[in-house]
Amino acid sequence: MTPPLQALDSILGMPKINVDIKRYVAKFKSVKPKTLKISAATIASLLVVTAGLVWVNQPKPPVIDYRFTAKDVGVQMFGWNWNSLAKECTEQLGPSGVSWILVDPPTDHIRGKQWWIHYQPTNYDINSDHGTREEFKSMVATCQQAGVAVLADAVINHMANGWFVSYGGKAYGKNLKYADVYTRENFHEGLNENDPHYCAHDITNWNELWERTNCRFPGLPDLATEQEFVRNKIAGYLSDLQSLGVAGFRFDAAKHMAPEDIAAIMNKLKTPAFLIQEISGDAETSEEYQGNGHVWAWRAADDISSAFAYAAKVSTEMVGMSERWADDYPADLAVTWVNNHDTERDGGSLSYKSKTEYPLAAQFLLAQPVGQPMLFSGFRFSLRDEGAPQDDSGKLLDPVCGPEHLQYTCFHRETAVKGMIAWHKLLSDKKMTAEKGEDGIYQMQRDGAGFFGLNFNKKSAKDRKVDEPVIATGLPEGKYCDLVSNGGLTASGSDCQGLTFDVDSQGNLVQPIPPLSSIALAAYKVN
Ligand code: LAG
Ligand code: CA
Repeated sequence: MTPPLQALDSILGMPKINVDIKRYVAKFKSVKPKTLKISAATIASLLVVTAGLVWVNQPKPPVIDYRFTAKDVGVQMFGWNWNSLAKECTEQLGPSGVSWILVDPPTDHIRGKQWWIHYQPTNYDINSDHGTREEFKSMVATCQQAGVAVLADAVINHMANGWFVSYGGKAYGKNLKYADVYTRENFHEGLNENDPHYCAHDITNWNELWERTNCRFPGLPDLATEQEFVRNKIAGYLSDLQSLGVAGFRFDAAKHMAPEDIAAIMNKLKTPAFLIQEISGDAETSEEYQGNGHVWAWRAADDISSAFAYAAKVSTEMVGMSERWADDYPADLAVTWVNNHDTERDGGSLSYKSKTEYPLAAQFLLAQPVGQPMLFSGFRFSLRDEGAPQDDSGKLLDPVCGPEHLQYTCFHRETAVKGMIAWHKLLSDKKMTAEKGEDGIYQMQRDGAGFFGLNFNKKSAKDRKVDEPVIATGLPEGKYCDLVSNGGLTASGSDCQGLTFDVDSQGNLVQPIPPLSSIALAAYKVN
């Protein structure tokens, strides 16, 4: 077998996430991401068997950084409780090469059966229907050990609506008092009416800066994030999560906090963090926030979903798509995705319900050379508000993967997903050198080192009575293992479990891409 690209070793081994970073981390130059690194070193060096003073040769835990780049792949693990995530990191996510997972908001929350109870925090105790503080901490450590960093969904724009007793048994909301965290004057609706930030109504104009940042996300008391007191409380909560090993955050409703409030909060953290800001809608608004960190690239989700909306246009609309994303977002700040928990419910994107299109969309996403991809893995639902199954006490049950209502899709476990994660990581530094789309077939070359092809036709060329199209891979002649059907890289020439494809001396594909599927080849030969 021809030796693979040099990067293969490091990709097959435990992921060591170590990359350069620009812009927003500049201010942290003097600060090393020490919490995680030190704990690893310290644990190793403390493992001395005192009786004989013999050093125990323990394998070193992987170094987990908070600086993820285009090479990395994240997964939003929606509705997964802490204990089951720990197991999933060890058994699935780590071995598949997933760099980070985004987990649900971990704080105490309102009671109920809807999935969105977690978007109504009642105080900042790390205690929820997903598990206790100890379980959360242990999950983060286990995932870290498996090479998977944990990002927490941070709901810091608002607190819970109404008043009652929280999941964890603490009073909230009465006269806008939230346990021992906030009181009335910490909310925009509780300010003096002359205060320039005073707003006591729900947002109606979702794009105007003042309105969208000071008024209520429908029903939810809006925190006065311009106040030093509030910023300190939020930073205290985020630092607490960091002390439990969390590597970064998704800022929920970031579009509803002023960009400078987010900057001020981030500046208070002693350890740098990876930040994804949720700025729904147009890329222009996200520009105001790019100085703070990454943004969710809504444009990518929109474009992918609309391409798949018209079968006839799939392949042609895909051409040039990633270049359009690169025009809209700085390449190093865009986190791209097909769907998130909101868009799959509110119809803003494809979802697992599109059985044919959705997997292909995710494969296409992972093949693109622009942005850092985030996959999504949640549970099946029929009603918009339906939450994941709970026990009698309201605790989330362990996920059951399956095709039934309220079972989990476990999308991250799919062979094709694993294969594309491997291909993505292997080729992330190879430029896209050719791209073509016609007659339902999309083709992409990666600088002579990789090829991705997607066939959206239901029937073969023969059955459609058309000529077999010539597909140029840009790869050297040889036999290749398709990573999509193989589920990952092959370590040697004889262990390809997937389809094999021959490339002729012209660099053209000999066998056609099967209908309704994609293939991903990389320039290390099967033999
Ligand atoms: C988000 N990003 O900006 C989350 O991704 C999104 O899932 C959250 O909405 C929202 N912002 C607030 O954090 C979700 C549901 C809403 C739900 C809200 C609060 O999509 O439907 O609102 O969480 O739990 C629910 C009711 C509303 C009601 C509100 C307050 O649906 O009708 O006004 O609660 O009682
Ligand atoms: Ca706000």
